[in-house]
Order: sequence, then structure tokens, then C-alpha cells
Amino acid sequence: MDMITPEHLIRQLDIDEQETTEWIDALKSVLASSGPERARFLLSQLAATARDAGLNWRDARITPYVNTIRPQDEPAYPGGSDAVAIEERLAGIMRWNALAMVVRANRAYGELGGHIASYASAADLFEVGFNHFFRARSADFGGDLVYFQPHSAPGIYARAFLEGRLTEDNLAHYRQEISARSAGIQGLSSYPHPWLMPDFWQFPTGSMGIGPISAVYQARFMRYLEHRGMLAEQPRKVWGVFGDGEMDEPESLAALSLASREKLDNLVFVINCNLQRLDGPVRGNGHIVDELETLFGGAGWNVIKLLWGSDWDPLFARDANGELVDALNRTVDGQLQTFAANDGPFNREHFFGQSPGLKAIGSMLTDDEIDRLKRGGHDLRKIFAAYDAAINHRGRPTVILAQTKKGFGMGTAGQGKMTTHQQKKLEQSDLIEFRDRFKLPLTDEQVENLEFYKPAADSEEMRHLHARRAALGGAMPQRAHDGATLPVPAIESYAAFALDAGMKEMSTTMALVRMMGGLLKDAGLGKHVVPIVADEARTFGMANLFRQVGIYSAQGQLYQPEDIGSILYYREAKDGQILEEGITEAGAISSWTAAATSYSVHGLPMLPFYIYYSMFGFQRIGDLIWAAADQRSRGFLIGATSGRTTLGGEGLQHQDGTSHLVSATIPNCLSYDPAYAYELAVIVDDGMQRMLQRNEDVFYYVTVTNENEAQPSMPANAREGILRGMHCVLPREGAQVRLLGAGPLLKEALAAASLLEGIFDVKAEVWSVTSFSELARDGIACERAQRLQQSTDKPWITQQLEGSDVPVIAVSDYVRAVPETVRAYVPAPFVTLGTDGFGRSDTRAALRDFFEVDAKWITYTALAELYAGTKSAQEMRDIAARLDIDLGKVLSTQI
Ligand SMILES: Cc1ncc(C[n+]2csc(CCOP(=O)(O)OP(=O)(O)O)c2C)c(N)n1
Repeated sequence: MDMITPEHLIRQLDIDEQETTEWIDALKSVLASSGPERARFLLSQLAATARDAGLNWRDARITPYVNTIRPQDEPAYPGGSDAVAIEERLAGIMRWNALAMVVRANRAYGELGGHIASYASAADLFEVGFNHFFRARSADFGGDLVYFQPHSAPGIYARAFLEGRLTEDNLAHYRQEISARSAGIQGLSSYPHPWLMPDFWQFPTGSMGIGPISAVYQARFMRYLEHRGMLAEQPRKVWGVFGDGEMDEPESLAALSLASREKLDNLVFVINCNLQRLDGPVRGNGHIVDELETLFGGAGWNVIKLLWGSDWDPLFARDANGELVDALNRTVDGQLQTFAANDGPFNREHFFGQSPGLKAIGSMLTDDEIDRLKRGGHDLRKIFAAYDAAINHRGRPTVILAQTKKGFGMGTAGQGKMTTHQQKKLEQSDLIEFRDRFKLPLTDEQVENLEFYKPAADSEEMRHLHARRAALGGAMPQRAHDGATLPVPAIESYAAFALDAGMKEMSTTMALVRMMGGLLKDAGLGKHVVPIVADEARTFGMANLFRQVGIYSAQGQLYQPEDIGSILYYREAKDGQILEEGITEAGAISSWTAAATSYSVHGLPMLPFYIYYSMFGFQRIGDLIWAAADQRSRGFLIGATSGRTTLGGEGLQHQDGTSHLVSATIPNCLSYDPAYAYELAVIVDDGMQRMLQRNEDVFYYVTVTNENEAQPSMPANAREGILRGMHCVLPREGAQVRLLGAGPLLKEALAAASLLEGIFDVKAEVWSVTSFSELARDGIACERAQRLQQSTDKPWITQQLEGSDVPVIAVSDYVRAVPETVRAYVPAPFVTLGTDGFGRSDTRAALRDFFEVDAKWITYTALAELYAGTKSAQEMRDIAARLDIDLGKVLSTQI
């Protein structure tokens, strides 16, 4: 049987059928006599001839709406028909338990939500994976990595229940993590969340698009580790099972060409094409499968269409003149959904009734058989064939476009219904129909009570289930955290220059890059450091690292770089250490997450530093950072060229005044805005201690700037204050005002102290605030402990500032909301200055005046606070005049 015949598509346009037949016969005969290689050669010669003749012909990149793998090319199913039958029964049981879990939870608490229809469509895709392909990590094999379609989570729990990894109690606490915990039970999280189920889920996928891009970069990072000799080269795979609707997310498609460029044949995507998303069809008026075939194929992937089950094979065999294939090509997805939602007689009338030829094909089947005609993604043999082809394909990643029915088996209650995604409750009659459909040995009463079903331990199903997982190395998903540590070098070994800077001029970016250079040279830690950039290495002064450790490239360097003669030449190497991702922050953060979770995913701790334009971090890719947090990432995010006034010249889109506001909302992210190189050194040292030695699931966001500063040496006893959020850099006995400066604006606060003392004879004390968010967290924790436990501990900021009620003025290069977070813990009058409003391009001096955060404005603000109610308006205008500031100027937020 020859299903993929282009004749079907072009017949209507054919003006000379005999000529066409001759050409096709010629190709067939070459194929038969000389094989596919020769046939391919001839086709490419024809294409070249067409091009030369200016025909402007291109392959449409869409094949007919049929399976890619021909029946005669399907491998035998391991275990034969018995295995298929057992696994079908198992899939039915999983479906039931998943459904019961969701319906039960919602019977009890209507607000809990959950999904039945997605897993109902994906169950067979998962089961073939679990029974034959997904290999667990073991002592001598790193294991496959699987990204699970998020709202299929109930099905994955259902399997873990049968495997004995989860109990009925767990299942009964689906989506009830909090009440479960108070009963001493592990509740089941809504979607895959490593934070909430740290022994179970590896990858958070709940936010659409995160899974696909992460899976690509995960596969790439695995290669990186192998090419650098840090992981043994093993035939491990990264599998990603995603929804067809999810493929509309920009992130889902963002890294397709990277995957083929890097020849990631360790990557398999399975797209569950149930043709529906939440509200309705994914492409009601077209074919999502065709669209994805074009996109993936165009990006260089191996595309396998898995559209129809084995029971269609005889129908195609009868389709001598291609009417059936034509009809499938013509039937848009919205209509296919309608066919899924209706029964045999409807399908006979409206699909097979389209023409006499189709009618004849339909007459081979009873109404019931038509009703049960399977889509490819529900046929274990076809799925096995597709997966087998995928894992054996070399040189390219593979995507399997698996057509399924959303709500498969939910009958009139849900299968193919527009509303099926949201369905969480089923009538008793629907439940009975479901039981019968999947031949579940449950009484009506058990169905009514939504009892979970587990076959006896010695049943064929359970023995098969356990034997298959044992053969594949154990249970999945499983998240490991075996507590491996890395040696943290002594701070002096890489940061002595910063601790003992002696007023040498340098920017904090420069200091960071120098520290990283030192860490890269460390004998123990060095090779675990992963510098990551998205095409800004030169901006951050990292070009020296190109030569030192090389830029990772799977192909090495196939060209002589233009700058080969220079010391800092652009060096790509197969064992290069820098991940130079090009202009994709989404890609770079995905690489960072892969490296930052390697301690768990590969049992190999790494220390990634992703250095980027700070404005293009939390604002641009905040959701990917949130997912990294959920995944318990450990590493450094370095927001370079940070601040709204420090990055002079770049203007509105580039200047960052908000990232610290966002980063503060991530519970396991510690954010710092250091002013000095020695502060940075202490933060990097502490971060490494906590993440690499103490195995804490935290990560760091540190902003650095490109403003050169005279860097002081580290004062004695400053470490604790630096880490807790503030320390005093200019003590003043009898201070009349306290100035808190953060990051680059500490310099302005110090200059203000000079102005205050020099011009106005006012004594000012100056503090460096390294982290408003850490001060605020500490404040919240202390305040709560005072309220709940009658604790007498005071927040760090209160301890530092108490004993005096002279005004406190805080300034940072971020919006005022950042310093405002500590207001409640400041035991004195408190004024905040910040950079609210849109950025502008101009000099730093002009910007700081514009945002009212420079030394003059800090001075004026301090005096206004100090003299409140004691000086006249004219006296204040005189002060402003002495400072050369314009009190009538327009506010930055108003223009
Ligand atoms: C970024 C993001 N936007 C929206 C959602 C809400 N959402 C959850 S599932 C879903 C539909 C998924 O459709 P599809 O990918 O086709 O999967 P199916 O359930 O049909 O298998 C949506 C919109 C989400 N989880 N993440």
C-alpha cells in the first residue's frame, strides 16, 4: 500500500494524466531498481533544473493528511498483541483514576479545578513512553528527561499510584497541598512543580511555552556537558510532550532552528494534536498539523505525522483513486472536531457520505466500528512505530505530530466538545459509559463513589507495569537531589583586588568579570562555571574570556576568525565554556536554568552566571525566571548596565528602574544592588557558599554597572551588613541626617554628605544599601515573629538606625517603590528618592538631575526634611539657588 501519493493532491489540476503517470512510474522504477539514495539524487537534479529554468518551484512542505510511516515499515510491537492488550487496559485504568481524582476533588470543593480532557487525549502517548521509551536515571545511565504537558498531571499521578509511588491519600489530596500537609500527607500539585513536589517533578511546565523552549536548551546543555567531557556521552533523550494550542506561544517555536542547527537528535517533541485548546479549535479553518509540519520541517526537524490508527489501514488500502486522502486533506480541523464529538451514524453520513467512493469505503465498517475508528495518537502500535523512528533518527531533532481526540472516551459528555477543557464534573451515566468504554471492572456503586482502581498485585496488568518500568531503570518522573557539593575557593583567591582595591578606578561590571575570570581558573570549581551571554559579551568587557575559555560550539570553529591575530580573538571550540547565545534572552535564560539545575538533573552541580542588560531580564523574560525559581535553580543572574540613570545615553527602552521591584517578589531569589567591588565579592562568596556548599535552593540577582568608580578597600566588619542589606560607609558622630545610598547612587549620597557639611554645616552619615529587598524581607519576618511569638528581635535596618530620630533619606537608581518597602522599619522620618518615569537619553549628570536623585537633590531633600516647618519658602528657594536646582522643573513622571 502506498499512502503518501502526491497524485491524490494534484489530480484535480492534471491536464495530462498519462504524462503524469509516466513520470511517476519512472521514479518508482528508479526507486525499485536503484534505491532511495538515487531517487533523492534525481529529484534534486530535477529541482535544480526547474530552478535554472526560472520555474520558481518549491516543495510545498506539506505532505497529505496521512501517516508518515507506512504500515509495512512499522516495527513489531514488543511483547506482541498481548502487550498491546495489557497496555490498553492499563491506559484505561490510568484514565479512570485521573478522571476520578479530578471529579472527586471538585465534588468536594467546586473551586479546585483540574483537567480531565487533556490527559484523556494524551494517555496513550504517555503510556507508550512509560512502557517502552522513557528510561530512568540509574547508577550507570543518566536517564531520559521528560517535559510533561502540564494539565495532563492527573494522569501522571494516576500512573504513580499504580506503581505504588503515591497512595490513595495522595490522590485524594489532588490540588490540596496545604490541607494535605496539615494531615501529614504529600498533596498533589496542580501542574508539574519541583518546588511543591521536590522528589517528583523535574520541570515546571504549567506556563505554556516554557516547556518547549526549556526542553530544547536542556538537550543542548546536555550536549555541552558531554562535549566538555563533564558528562559521559550516552544515548539519553529529552522528550517533550506538548499541546498543539501551546505551540502558538512564541517561546514554543523560538528555539526550533537552534535545535536543528545543533543537530540535537537527543530531542523528541510529541505534539498532542487534539485540535483543540481551551476555548475551541486550535485552527478550526485549517490544519494545525500541516502548519506545524511546515514550521518544524522548515526549521530542519525530522517530522513524523501520526494521524490515523491501524483500523484506517484497510480503508486506505481500498482508496485506489485517492478519494479518502482527498477528503482528509479537505476536512478542516473544526470539522474533524465535530466528527470526534459525534457518533458512528453521523460520521457515516457526513464524512463517508460525501461521495459514492467514500460511501463504499465506509460500507466496510459497522456504525460502531466507525465510531471507534482511532486517531493515530490513540493507537499503541502506531505510537510505538513513531517513537521508535524518532529515537533512531540521526542528525536532527524529531517532532511527532500525533492526532488525538480531546476528551477521548468521555463520550457525549466531553469528547470533542468545545467546552471539554473545563469539564470537571460528570453525570453518573457519563461515568458508566466511560467505565464501559474502557472495560473497567468497577460496579455501578464503585463508579458512583469514584473509587480509585488498582488491579491486584499479581494481575497481568500490574506485573507488566512493574516489569516494563524495571526494564527501563525505575520510576519516572523522579527528581534527584543527592547533595553533591563543589569546593568554593577562598575569596582572596579571585577577589583580592576588590577587597583591597585602594581607590583604584573600576566599574562593578569590570570587577565581576575579573572575579569570574579568577573563578574560571580555579582548579576545583573552574570547569563548573558557565558564563552565559546573549550577544553582549563585549559590552560587559568579557572579550578576554573568549580566548581564555572559548565559546562553546558543537562544530568547533570552521573558519579563521577575522581577528585571529589579536590576543582576544573570537574563539569557538567544541569544548568551549561560554554559552554565547546570540540575541535571545529567552534562550539564554533557558540555558541558565539548565545549568542552574544540573545539580539535580544530572547530579552535576554547575555555577552559571548569565550576564545581560538588566532591562531585558525580569521585564522581558520574567516568567522564565519564575519557572527557574520553581525548578530550584542555583546560580547568578547578573543585571548589567543596570539603573535608570547610570546607563546614560541609551534612553527609554534600555534604562532599568524596575527590575529590583520584580526580583524582590521571587521568594528564593536574593537581590543585591552593590555599589562597590568588595561588596560584590562578598555577595558572590556568600552565594557560592550557600548554593554550592550548603545546597540551598536559592539564586542571586545582582545588578552591576558600567560607571567607573574609585573603589575603596573593604572596611573591617562589613560582611554581615553587606549580606543583610546595609552597612555604614561614612559614620558621623552627632549626625543630623542619615543618607542611604544604593548601588551607583551611593556616590551621590556621599557627595551630598560633603555638600551638606561643606556648604550648610550639616553633619551627614552615609550608609550603603546593598539590598532593599533583603532588608524588607527581614523586616517582615521580624514583625511577624514579634506579633506571633512575642519575639523581641528587631529588623536589621531598625537595629542600624535606632538610637537617633534624625531624618533618613534613601536613594537608589530604581523607582521609589523599591526603598519604600522598608519604610515600616525605619525608626525616624523617612524620605525616598528614585527614578520613577520613563528613561531618557542624556548624560548621567543630566539624568540624575532630571530624576532628582543627584547629590544636589539629595542635599536639598535632606535640608527640606531637617528644616521642615522652620524655614520660610523664600529661605528654601535660596537653598535651591545655592545648589543650582530648579524647584519649578517638570517632574519626570509628568512628561
Ligand atoms: C502562558 C499561559 N497562558 C495560558 C494558560 C492557560 N491554559 C492552560 S491549558 C490551556 C489550553 C491548552 O491547549 P493545548 O495546548 O492545545 O492543550 P490541550 O489541553 O488541548 O491538550 C490554556 C490556554 C497557561 N497555562 N499558560
